[in-house]
Amino acid sequence: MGDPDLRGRGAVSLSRRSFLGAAAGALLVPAAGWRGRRNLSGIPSRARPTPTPAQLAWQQDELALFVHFGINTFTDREWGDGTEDPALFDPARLDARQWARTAREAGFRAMVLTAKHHDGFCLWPTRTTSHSVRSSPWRGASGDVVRDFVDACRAEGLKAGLYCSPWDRNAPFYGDSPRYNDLYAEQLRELLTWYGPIHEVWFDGANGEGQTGRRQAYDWPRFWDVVRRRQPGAVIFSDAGPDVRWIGNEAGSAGDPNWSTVDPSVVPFPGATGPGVVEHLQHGDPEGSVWRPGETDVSIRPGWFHHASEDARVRSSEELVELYFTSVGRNSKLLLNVPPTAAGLLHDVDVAALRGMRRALDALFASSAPVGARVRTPAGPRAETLELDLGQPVTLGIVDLREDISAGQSVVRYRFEGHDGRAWRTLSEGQTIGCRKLDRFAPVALERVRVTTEDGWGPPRPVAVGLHPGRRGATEAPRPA
Ligand code: FUL
Repeated sequence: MGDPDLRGRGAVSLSRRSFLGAAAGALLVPAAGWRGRRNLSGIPSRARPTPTPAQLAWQQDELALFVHFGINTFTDREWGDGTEDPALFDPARLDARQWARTAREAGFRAMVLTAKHHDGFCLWPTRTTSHSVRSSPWRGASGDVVRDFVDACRAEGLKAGLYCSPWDRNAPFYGDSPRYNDLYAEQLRELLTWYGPIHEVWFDGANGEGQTGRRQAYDWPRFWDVVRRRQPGAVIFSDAGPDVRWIGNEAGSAGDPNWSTVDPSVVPFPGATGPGVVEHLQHGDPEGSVWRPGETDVSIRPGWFHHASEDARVRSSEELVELYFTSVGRNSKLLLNVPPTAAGLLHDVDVAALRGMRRALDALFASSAPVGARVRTPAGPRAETLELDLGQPVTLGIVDLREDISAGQSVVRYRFEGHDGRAWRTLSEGQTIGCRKLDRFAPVALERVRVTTEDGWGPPRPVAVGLHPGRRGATEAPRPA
């Protein structure tokens, strides 16, 4: 097994991300007293932040596959220390097309690869260091995992994204800030010019010790500028965006409520810690001035890299469906990590779990209740009720709500009620909706439903409503009273 120091206590103490993630454990349920609970009805109408086309497309993709692969796959560690021998890297059957096919068949629309992790080993033949695939025996030192990865994405119709860790435990001058920033910017330039369109560039804020023992001062504006110049269509992910933000934990749970708007001063740079940071990442800010939707990254296994000892600890299809509800179903995007083995293939157990997840999601959303008359009635200056007549009793267990976020995110409160022929009852309620809000409740036969929404900023805008049985078997006749 891996180095206990790196896989356990030591690793946690070195990772700001892990630190924040652990701190977020307490926030997996809506935070009591969170400031979004204020009544925003009194706020005057004003221009709301809206997504760029790239941010909108990114979120509508819903699912992306994270691929952690590198020298750690061969040393059985989570974090390498940078002294690993590149000769260890030799995936006998690497097949990026198998990763991409699996992803596409499971309904994923993008993949993000660890081009470089904290150990500094580069999966592409960089000119910046010899610590790369060029020094490995793999394909006679002429292989390029990033090339295979982007080619496979394109062949399967997926968008390609890259993660190049700023923390580099191999670079001899990490900690000599201007010099390392030059090297890192050049690595980004290579990755973002050699491989065609890249749709997401993923940054973490890990900032541990280097070989010099000194802490590196990252030049974030410069790094982001490299991305903007080389890949103007890409979104940049980090704790501090600027385009999409970390959701604040690695447990697969977005905040509820989850606003796509933030106050950029709360998390000013990746890895920032301090009061309110995790809460802000989890929930956003209804009055935030910047559009920065949350991405929920989580692994299908306990670790990010493949360890044979964890082959029996892969999340089940049911658990993956649960992750879908706590991320996509809370106005976030799910970035699910599925790490290839040392052979260079996704493991059968992981592939089976992904297939099962897709089957289960398809079954859950296959049938929608047919809706007859739709009536919108004002329910206050900024509130309205949309009532839907189902025509006959229909068993429902899921309501799927969507705001048209191309115009921003506005709903500050909603309530979903159903009428079973005798009375109205509240089945779910909450605060904001955003791109997609999925609420589940005990399946019940209903004749009419209604959604009451309150808008924080102006006259209510239409909310799309999807109605699903919540389990296989679509509609059912009501039970006799
Ligand atoms: C973190 C890293 O420390 C983990 O190893 C992993 O790559 C995770 C996605 O990001 O910052």
